[in-house]
Amino acid sequence: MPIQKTLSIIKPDAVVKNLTGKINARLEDAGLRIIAQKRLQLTRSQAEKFYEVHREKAFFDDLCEHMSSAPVVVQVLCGENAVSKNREIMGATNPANAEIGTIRRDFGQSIEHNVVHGSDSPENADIEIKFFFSQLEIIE
Ligand code: IDP
Ligand code: MG
Repeated sequence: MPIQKTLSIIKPDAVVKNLTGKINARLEDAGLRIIAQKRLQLTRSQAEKFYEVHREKAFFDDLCEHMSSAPVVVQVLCGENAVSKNREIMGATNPANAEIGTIRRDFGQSIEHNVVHGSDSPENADIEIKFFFSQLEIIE
């Protein structure tokens, strides 16, 4: 299985609830390694740039409003099949549809307040990691 990197974001709803450590434990227990991590607050325009692909969606404004409402924790995860492994332990976009034991099912409030972001392909992982991290900050 390929060793990959993926971008994870612990979203404002989870950071406000002080869930960073509990979420990190889920990631590590699943065999993913947090090889870079920082806490920051996105501006509205940075959130819009990050979620550019969703610009035409009805939920775009609410999404960007939420993502810039409080700090986030952005992380690079590394491990075997890290992209799909992270998506698996995150669970479905809507916590109500996510499997029991997934991060979104266990900590999410709604499709909007769904605790975490994870890259959806290795190609997007590369782009998203570069959005937040310089090469110097990623220690393998
Ligand atoms: P993903 O986060 O599971 O990859 P995407 O379809 O990429 O899901 O959507 C990005 C984010 O936009 C979701 O995590 C969620 O916070 C929000 N979102 C997606 N669909 C809806 C919706 O129908 N209503 C409100 N927010 C949504
Ligand atoms: Mg997505």
